[in-house]
Amino acid sequence: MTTNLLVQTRGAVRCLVLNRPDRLNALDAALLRALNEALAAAEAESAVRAVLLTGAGRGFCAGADLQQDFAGPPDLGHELESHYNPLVRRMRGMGKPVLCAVNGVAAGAGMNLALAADIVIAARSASFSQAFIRIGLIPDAGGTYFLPRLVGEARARALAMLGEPLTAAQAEAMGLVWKLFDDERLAEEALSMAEALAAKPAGAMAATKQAFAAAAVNGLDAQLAWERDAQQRLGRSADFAEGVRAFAEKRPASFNR
Ligand code: T3D
Repeated sequence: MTTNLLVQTRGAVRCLVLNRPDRLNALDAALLRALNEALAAAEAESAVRAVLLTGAGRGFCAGADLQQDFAGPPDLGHELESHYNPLVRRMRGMGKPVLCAVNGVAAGAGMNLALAADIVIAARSASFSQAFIRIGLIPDAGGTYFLPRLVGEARARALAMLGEPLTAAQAEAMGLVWKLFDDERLAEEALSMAEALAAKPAGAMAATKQAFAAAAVNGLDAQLAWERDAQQRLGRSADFAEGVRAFAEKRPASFNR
C-alpha cells in the first residue's frame, strides 16, 4: 500500500514528504488529515527539533485536489476550517522551525502551504501560482494574510487577481523564497539546512516564532515590551549560558544536550 505522506526521521529532523506524485501532490482530505497528524506528532515529540516539508515527484503541491467530488454544492468553508486552517495554525504556532523545500510546482493552497513555513527554499525549476482565481475562489490557507506581508499589497493583489505563475527566480526576487538551489541539490541542501535549524537553541527558536507572530498584531511599544520579557527569560536559560561559554572558549555551542 502506498502512503500519501512519507514520514521520515533524520536525527532531530522530521521529514514530511507529500506523496501523490501522479496528481502533483494535490491535497485531498486523507492527505490533509495525515499532514495535520504528522505535524502534531512532530510538535509533541521532544526529540524532534525541526520539520522539513517537501514533495515527491516533479511537483511540490498543486493545491486542493480538484478531482474530488464537489457536487452538492460543497461547503468549502467547512473544508478550510476542518483541514487547511488547523494546518496553517499548527505550522505557524508550533515552537519548532518548519522548513519547506519547494521541489516543483506550488499552486493554490500548495503555494500557501509553503508560505506558512518559517523558511522557504526552492528548486530553480519550481514555480508558484495563486491559481484560485482561475476556478472562482480567493487565496486561502492564509494566502491573503501572508502575501501582502511578504511582497507588499500591489504585488499581492496582482498575484491573486491574475493568477499568473511565477518562476522560482521571480519568487526569490519578490521575497517569497529565501534561497534557490539547483534541482539536483535541493534535497541535500534542505536536509542540511533543517539539521542546522535543529541544532539551534530550541527555546530561542520557539520564542523567535512567537515574537514574529506577536509583531503581526502589536504596535511598537507592545512589541518592545514583548522582546524585553522574552529576552529576560532567555537570558536566564542554560542555552544562553552555554552560548556565552562557547564563545569565550572559541568552540561551537552545544544546545539542549
Ligand atoms: O477544497 C477546498 O477546500 C477548496 C480549497 C481550494 C484551495 C486550492 O488550492 S484552489 C487551487 C487548486 N489548484 C489548481 O487550480 C491548480 C490545478 N493544476 C494546474 O493548474 C496544473 O496541473 C499545474 C499548473 C499545477 C501543473 O501543470 P502541468 O502541465 O505541469 O501538469 P498537469 O498535466 O496539469 O498535471 C499533472 C497531473 O496532475 C494531471 O493528471 P493526469 O491528467 O496526468 O492524470 C492533473 O490532472 C493532475 N493534477 C494537477 N493539479 C491537480 C491535479 N489533480 C487534482 N487536483 C489538482 N489540483
